[in-house]
Amino acid sequence: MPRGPFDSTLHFLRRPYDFVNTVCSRTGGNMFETRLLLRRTVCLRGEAAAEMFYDKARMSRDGAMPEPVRATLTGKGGVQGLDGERHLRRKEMFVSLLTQERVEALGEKFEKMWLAQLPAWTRESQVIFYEALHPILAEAVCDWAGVPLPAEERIKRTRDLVLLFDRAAALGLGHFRARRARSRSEAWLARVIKDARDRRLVPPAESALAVIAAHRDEDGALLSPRIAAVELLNVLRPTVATSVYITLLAHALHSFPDVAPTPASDRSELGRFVQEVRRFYPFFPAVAARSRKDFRWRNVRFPAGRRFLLDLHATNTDPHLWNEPEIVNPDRFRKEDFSAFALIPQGGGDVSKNHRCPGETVVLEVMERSLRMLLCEMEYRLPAQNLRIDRSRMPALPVSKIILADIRRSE
Ligand code: MYR
Repeated sequence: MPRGPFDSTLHFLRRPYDFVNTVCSRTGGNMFETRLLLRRTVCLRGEAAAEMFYDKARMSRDGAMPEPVRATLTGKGGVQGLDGERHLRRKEMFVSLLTQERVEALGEKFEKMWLAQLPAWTRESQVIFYEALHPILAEAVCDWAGVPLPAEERIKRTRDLVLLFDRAAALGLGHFRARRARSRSEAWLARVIKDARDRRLVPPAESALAVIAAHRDEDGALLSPRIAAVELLNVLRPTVATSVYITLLAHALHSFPDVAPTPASDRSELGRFVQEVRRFYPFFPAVAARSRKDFRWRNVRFPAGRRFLLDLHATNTDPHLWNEPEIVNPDRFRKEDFSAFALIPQGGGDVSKNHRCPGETVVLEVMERSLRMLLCEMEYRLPAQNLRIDRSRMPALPVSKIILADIRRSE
């Protein structure tokens, strides 16, 4: 197996979305070994590698993500780090929260909040779109999840939810702010879980709060309030993080007008554009797993306990899988039979059985509604600004975070 640099932590942090591609093009093939945070790690890209990576007989998730990511973004003890029966039961719980009806209900709340916010935007000379989306998404998802968000707490709770995904991978102070945001958010939601269990709070039966507070693991025990808080955060945080995709959507509308939908476009056209934005732009860089036993793959023997890193963006832009991957072409999604390991911005495989993100339908719903809002419900212009996608940042964003000016409600 090709060897990459001895330790690649700095290289990865500097170019998280390009690191695996860069080394692969030097060494040839779709896999190489290096060290990340000094731990031996096999880096992978491509459809076949993704299929191998999601084989639960070979891979475990327990403790696989680096500690700084678990201490900020995902939390410890939540669904992302579970294996076997415990993972399946926990996953079932998330999937049960996200029926089509419930996903639409979240989309409706989000759209209502956006429309309610629009008059305030029209009074500003300009709005930083990425930041303006955060309170809308935070309020919509808390309301949908049955989590009370009193007016006096809105700003600080929203700020903490954003820190969890926006500063998790930052260096220095930014990362420590994300760690503190995790402690505060878990303490807040552990209290909310206890209130729901003691009936001081009665959330709707179908809400995430009610379902997570009542969930029992395979041993029949309720989740501890802290773990339940981690799982509730696994609903709130990624929903607020869709602000990244919505910002990239606005970037794509502006940057690729020849293939962008128009106010007259139908739903399937909006859907194809949304999928192409998810394929084309970098978002979640990579997922990690650990081999649970010795095994051979592609004539290489891997020992138990080795860490594996699957590059999601490199797979979404792999030229073996995608024709002209560097071109934005929503029409590629007219074809409907992509494998579950080809378009993997939020992980691959079967959502109910494996570690693929259960929130993909939420992302599609919220992005499609955002596209309709940007195309049909408001007028705006993009003043001169730096639209370069900063790929050294995780999550990647346009440097300006998209400044909108002269916002008006459409007639
Ligand atoms: C979520 O909240 O789960 C989605 C938001 C993801 C933002 C991604 C940015 C930080 C990821 C660091 C991952 C490092 C992988 C080795």
